[in-house]
Amino acid sequence: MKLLRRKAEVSLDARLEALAEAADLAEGRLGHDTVERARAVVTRAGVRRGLSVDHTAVALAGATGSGKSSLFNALSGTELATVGVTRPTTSKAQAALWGPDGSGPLLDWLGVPVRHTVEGETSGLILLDLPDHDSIELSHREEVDRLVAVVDLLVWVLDPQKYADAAVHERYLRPLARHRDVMVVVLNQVDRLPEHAVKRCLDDLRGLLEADGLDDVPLLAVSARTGAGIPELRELLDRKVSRRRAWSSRLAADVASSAAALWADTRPAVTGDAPAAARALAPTPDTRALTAARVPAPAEAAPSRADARTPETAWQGRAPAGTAHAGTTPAGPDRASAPGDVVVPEVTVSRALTRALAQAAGVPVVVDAVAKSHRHRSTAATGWPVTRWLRKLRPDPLRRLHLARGSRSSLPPATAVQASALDTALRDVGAAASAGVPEPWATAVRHAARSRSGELTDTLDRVVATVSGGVSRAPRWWRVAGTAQWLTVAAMAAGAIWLLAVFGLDYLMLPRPFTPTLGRAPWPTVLLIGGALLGVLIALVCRAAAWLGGRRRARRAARALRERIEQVAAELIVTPTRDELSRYARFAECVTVAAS
Ligand SMILES: Nc1nc2c(ncn2[C@@H]2O[C@H](COP(=O)(O)OP(=O)(O)OP(=O)(O)O)[C@@H](O)[C@H]2O)c(=O)[nH]1
Ligand SMILES: [Mg+2]
Repeated sequence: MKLLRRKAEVSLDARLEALAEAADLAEGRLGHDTVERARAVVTRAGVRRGLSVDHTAVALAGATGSGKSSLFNALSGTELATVGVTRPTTSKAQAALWGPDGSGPLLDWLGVPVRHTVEGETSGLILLDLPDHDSIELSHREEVDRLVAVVDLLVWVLDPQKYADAAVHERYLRPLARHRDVMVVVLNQVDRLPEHAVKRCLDDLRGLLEADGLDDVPLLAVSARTGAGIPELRELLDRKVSRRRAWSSRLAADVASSAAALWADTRPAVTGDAPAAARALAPTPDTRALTAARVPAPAEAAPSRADARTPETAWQGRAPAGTAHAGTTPAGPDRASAPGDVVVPEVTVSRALTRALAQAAGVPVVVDAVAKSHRHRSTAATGWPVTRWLRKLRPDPLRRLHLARGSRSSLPPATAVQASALDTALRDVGAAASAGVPEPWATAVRHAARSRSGELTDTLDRVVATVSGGVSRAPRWWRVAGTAQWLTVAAMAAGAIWLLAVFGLDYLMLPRPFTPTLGRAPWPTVLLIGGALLGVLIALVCRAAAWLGGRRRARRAARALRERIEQVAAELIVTPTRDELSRYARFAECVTVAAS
């Protein structure tokens, strides 16, 4: 069952819809936090799209002393930001605005109250000077994490001393590999390096960025002090801002990261036979955290700093600030962004399952009783009338099971062996249906196979009662045979009376009237003995016919019961299992669309 069709171009709207649906489908299956983070991304994207798309929020981020504030001043041609020698200097983000009209709600949403209007050509640029991400001050780190998660474009300001710090690479750059289109890296303070060392330093940094999965991210050497590289950086930012696409690229990257995080929650127990393409959707280690910062709706006031560090944004694996970057970091995150075509197993009602259900429902006992009941009733209807009444004294084997009342009180309950056979059959359905399905969906599929097993006993009871109740109609020939039997009795009686009359006349020595004969045998004797023999013969023939009829009815009852039990299995076992598999397939489809 192929449910996925890769789409060539998927709009942001469609991807957001797909992510929202994937989150809904994953509810109760994947981790609550992952699902909520995906929903937060959808909400945030909705809010950002409603704000000014003519403005691009560009954040200068980096370690303390890297020169963010100096660069902020150099780019804006002002001295708005405090550049200090005591570390850290900047404690709250501030904004420089080029063409501020209409940017208010966006800045409110970003939670940046300090704003300066700057004259210049780059209309639509909102430049943000952030505090240090490696700060000893928790509030600084919270401010950085909050804004890094929501701005449209990120400029990472590194310096020759600390450009290899694990803090920035492991906590920000590598997790943000999917955001490479909305990132720029600058190596500031190059005036402090001898000329020949600048290239070496840039090459080394380029190698580290490649290891982070950011191989094609723009990398510029600048000096806020001398102004070297500043025009190039301005030009690059101008270009990106004038396109007015950074905001949607940012949201697209967020959606892709979130889809990858959802898929990552699916992956841990992926077995060898899971779709190979599915394994390719490797999320970046902490993408979830980066895309998950809670962002207030525009109506909300600027968020309190305490709000910023939700459990989701308390990034795991924080490397201690200042530790050296491990030069042998693994390759950057995989770029594949879709689980690929997902093929889910077909689920059908197997013979083993039907057999186990039939055994547990006592079908063999009922089928046997159907045959016996038919024979019993046949004998009662067509047996030799002289002894027929004896049969009527015995109870009908089918009635004895009290099935007509819909109760199986007289049926033996499922034995331990039957119960465990049914259990195994249910487990087999779950195992077959979940083959190749990654966890935790496989577990959900297995649960689905047993989700309605509590209803099985009652439903099977009803089925057995209904079906077996419909097989007890008496065939018409019973009446014919019964009448014939009475005729033989009548013949016997006539013969006996006739003989008695003859005997009486002989006894009284009266002349015997003419007694007709059949051949040499007198008719009264023929009637008496012939009637008895014929009666017994009819009884024997009827008994043989009843035996065959009973067998046929038992077979018919077994077939009808099997069909109904198959329906029950389809309704109570197969359908919930298929539903869960469809849910998984649709989830994978949505993740593929969201990640495309
Ligand atoms: N030589 C040189 N020094 C620089 C350059 N850029 C910044 N500095 C110096 O580096 C120090 C830190 O600069 P800031 O701009 O305050 O650094 P910051 O990144 O804003 O620091 P925090 O606000 O603490 O995060 C200051 O003394 C600057 O004068 C540069 O390009 N060359
Ligand atoms: Mg500063």
